[in-house]
Amino acid sequence: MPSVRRISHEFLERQGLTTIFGNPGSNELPFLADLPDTFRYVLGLHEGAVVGMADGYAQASGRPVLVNLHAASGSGNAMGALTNAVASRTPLVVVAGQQVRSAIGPEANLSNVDAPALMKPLVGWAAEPACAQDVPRALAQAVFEAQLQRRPTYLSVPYDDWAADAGENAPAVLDRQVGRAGVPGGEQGRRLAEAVAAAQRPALVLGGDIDSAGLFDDAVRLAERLGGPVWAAPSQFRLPFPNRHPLFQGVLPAGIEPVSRAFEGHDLVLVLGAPVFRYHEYLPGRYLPEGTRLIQVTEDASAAARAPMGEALVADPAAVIELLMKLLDAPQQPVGDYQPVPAPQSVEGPRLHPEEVFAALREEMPEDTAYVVESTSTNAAWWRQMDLRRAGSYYFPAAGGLGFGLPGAVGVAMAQPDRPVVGVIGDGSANYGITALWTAAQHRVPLTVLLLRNGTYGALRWFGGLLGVPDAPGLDIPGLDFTRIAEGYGVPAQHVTGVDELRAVLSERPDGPRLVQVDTALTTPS
Ligand code: TZD
Ligand code: CA
Repeated sequence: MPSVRRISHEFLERQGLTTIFGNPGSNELPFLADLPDTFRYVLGLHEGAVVGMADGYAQASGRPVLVNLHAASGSGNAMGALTNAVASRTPLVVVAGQQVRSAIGPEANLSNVDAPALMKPLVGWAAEPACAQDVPRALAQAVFEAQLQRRPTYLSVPYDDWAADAGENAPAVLDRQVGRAGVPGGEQGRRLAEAVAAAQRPALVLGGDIDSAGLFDDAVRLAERLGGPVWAAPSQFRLPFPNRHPLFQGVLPAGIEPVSRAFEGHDLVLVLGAPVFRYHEYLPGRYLPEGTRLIQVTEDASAAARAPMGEALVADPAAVIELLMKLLDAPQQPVGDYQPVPAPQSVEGPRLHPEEVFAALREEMPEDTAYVVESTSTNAAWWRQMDLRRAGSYYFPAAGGLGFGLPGAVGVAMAQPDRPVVGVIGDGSANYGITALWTAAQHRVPLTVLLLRNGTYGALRWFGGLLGVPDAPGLDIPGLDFTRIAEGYGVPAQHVTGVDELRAVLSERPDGPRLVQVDTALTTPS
């Protein structure tokens, strides 16, 4: 009879989960024994970076990814990064090692006491199989739950289980395939199409799911058919629509009152692939203006259930877009020209204005560049200067937890080695996932980390003004030189002082990682 390990490896191989992001310890080594050559283990030096890289990789490849963490301490280190993976609906399958079964009760060192409970609020499913023979099936469930729920899952496996005999039924798991078809039925579909067709002034709100499901271009076709304004939902992790498209109104401000104000005059707001809504700043008001009907279409049943207002249909946005395109007989609207980009703002002296930096990106980087952005105070400057027209152009830490950006950029670049990738990272944000530089150097991941150094937690200064706390301590971060940090991790780096120099550097296409540090002037997020 094959071992639990053999069946588990084979299952993972058949499901295509052969790239493992991890940071192992003693409990995990028995799982890694006899790993077939078809597997690739991508070592990260801290679990936050491990999960950030896996998140970027899973998002850019569109596939579930295996993460290997060490017991409770490694899992704990990963939790902040997992909050982002939850919000970006990334199917990460976390497998953590556990002490041998007989040692968990007495709490031998490295026992993960009540392992599933440790991760429960974050993951969509967590378990420790009740016996070794259930490990392959439970591993399959972890993969399928992650795929179906689009949420990280967690499996804790006592390390003496891997060598155990799998039992005669274990191979049955190898042939399993699980899928979902979320096509709305005739009646539901017709009612939705009627509501959209009857709307005088419909508006579209698109979420990150649109881009992660590969519907970026379909959303453009639907919007042009409807002819109304399009917003990106607040606090989103991907860009679902070309940001200079004539119908695009920008990212909705993340407050109740400004969202409601934006919808003024619209009889229907159709929300596709987003929660309703991920507000951030508490700006109270009515959820919707008088006379506005909101219909949310999402695959995420929890997002449908927890919305505080409106109607919701749990369905695949792809199927709904297709159905609306078929049932709506409105002619294609003329759309006009793409919105022009304003001249970038600039500043005197040794620093660059972030808008000058982003203008240089827009002009020097190829059109299909993917950007992973974790630079909070430069948000407004970013959207003023960028012109992103391709699917998969933009990634952002979905739950606002810093530490995704730099590792996420490494993961995106590993998944798409032929596409240029730039991580736009603040001098504060960089520190939370800095060890990913080492992984990028070891794997020679083609990637530019553009490090924006303004010497402070810029966004928190702005928040201080908003919340009436102008004098909070702990907001400045002087004395960091990322060129030396990067070189210590094996990544070549340069400090750039002028726009022309920056443009020249960006126009090079290195075949490995590099870090480019620029000193920037302070701006506000909005
Ligand atoms: N810790 C974690 C894990 N996530 C956070 N979001 C914060 C702390 C709080 N925080 C923000 O929300 S923005 C920010 C912090 C510390 C400043 C980020 O600094 P930066 O960007 O240099 O990356 P800016 O452009 O200077 O704001
Ligand atoms: Ca900063």
